[in-house]
Amino acid sequence: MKREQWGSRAGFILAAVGSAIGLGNIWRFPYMAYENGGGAFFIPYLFAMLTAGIPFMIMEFSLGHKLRGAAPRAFSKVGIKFEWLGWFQVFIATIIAVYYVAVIGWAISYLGHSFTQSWGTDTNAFFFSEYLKLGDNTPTQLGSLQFHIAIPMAIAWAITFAAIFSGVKGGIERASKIMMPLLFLLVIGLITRIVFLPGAMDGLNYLFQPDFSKILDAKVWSAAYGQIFFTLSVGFAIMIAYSSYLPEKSDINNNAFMTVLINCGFSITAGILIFGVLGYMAQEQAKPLTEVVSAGVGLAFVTIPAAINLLPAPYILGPLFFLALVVAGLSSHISILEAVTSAIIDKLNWSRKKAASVVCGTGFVVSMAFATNGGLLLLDLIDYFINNVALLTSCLIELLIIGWLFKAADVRSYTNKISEFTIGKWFEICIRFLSPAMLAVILGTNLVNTFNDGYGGYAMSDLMLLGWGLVAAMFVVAVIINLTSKPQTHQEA
Ligand code: LEU
Repeated sequence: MKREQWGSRAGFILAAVGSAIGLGNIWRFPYMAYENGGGAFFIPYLFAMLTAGIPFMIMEFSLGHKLRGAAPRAFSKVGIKFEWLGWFQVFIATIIAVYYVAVIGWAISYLGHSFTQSWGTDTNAFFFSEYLKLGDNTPTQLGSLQFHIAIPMAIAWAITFAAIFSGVKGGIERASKIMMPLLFLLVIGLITRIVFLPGAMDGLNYLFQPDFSKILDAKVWSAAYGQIFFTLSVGFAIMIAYSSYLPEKSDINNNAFMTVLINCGFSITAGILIFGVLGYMAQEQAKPLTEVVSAGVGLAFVTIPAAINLLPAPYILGPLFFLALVVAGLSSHISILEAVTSAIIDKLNWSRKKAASVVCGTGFVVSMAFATNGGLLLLDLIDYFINNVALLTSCLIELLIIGWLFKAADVRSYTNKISEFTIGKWFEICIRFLSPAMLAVILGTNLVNTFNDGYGGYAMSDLMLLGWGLVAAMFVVAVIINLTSKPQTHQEA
């Protein structure tokens, strides 16, 4: 069976950008920047983007393109004993897939509420008590299934499933060609109105005004690196799968630069949008900006609805915002599921239709854990360990394997041969020295801090089970698959 291919270069770029731009840009990036020193966050963020994000993207596009396989097959071709890293990455993707869809589900519900602002004036109480119905739950005492959350999640799954089931060109590429232009239009529509609101500029000043006291804080650097890998969808099987469908004649360097720059440009635009609204809100309520912002999850589902209440024509701007969130989330969710589906197709030789049905069907059932009263807590805890422990570990190991064993120089000469413009020696320096060193320090600090202080005040038993235990289980299962796989499984199907 011949490997599927993208129909056009634009199709691939839109799909890669569609994966990169997601909830991470609209919902996570602004509050990350806010919490980590505003303008001071941009220095580590841009540093991570240039020295880790771009080289990583070039590296993953080259791996997928050259080795023609989803992550497990690609790594097994680098060396049979590295297949486990591919599975570890596929497991990261699988876990992200089941909680990411919950946030898309919330966004779909909020899209509905935004037409009439039926979230009322106390948006905090609405989100936590009325919508999530969070009681005294814990991540392991989840309460019962909430159908008003489960149904929008099912809608999101149905769209993702339809795209994956219909194939790379007929499903994913087609969906990206509709979703990405729509998303850009929505954001342009929003931003042209928002930046002219009174007070918006104060919000932007707040976002861009550097707080240099934070620049030496290891947490800020960790946040910046974590954000770059998450937002670029690298290090967890997605971009390797997407680039494995590139036609032979493809320009890797250019595609990688474009994907990274469009994504980061979009993040900054989303930051402007959100902080513009917050500045306006602060002015309307005559309060300092810090008092109107609630960080984290609350930014998109508590603060933004409160701001929408105050906007002129909220019934237009509100739906525009939540539709943008839904569209951005869906195109990313599709890519996460494709990373998993593609690995299953490679490994088990299943048809796409069968693999898509099994993967999405199972994913749907498991994701229902997040549609319960305690779903938010479960999401918060798992998201922390996946991003700060599993993903950074996976990225570090990938850099070491490719940089030192597979040879960064080979990747560079491979990609330079097929690309319009060539990349210099800086690529190897970043892949072999700079990024692994930065990641080792950041990951080391994260591990020690999390080990000593736990996270978010959750019980030790919950951290052991859903944090450390989960990551360890992913590793062990990945290694078992690797040990039991026969060399012929690695041949091209
Ligand atoms: N890159 C996506 C985002 O920023 C997330 C990823 C899990 C597909 O939201």
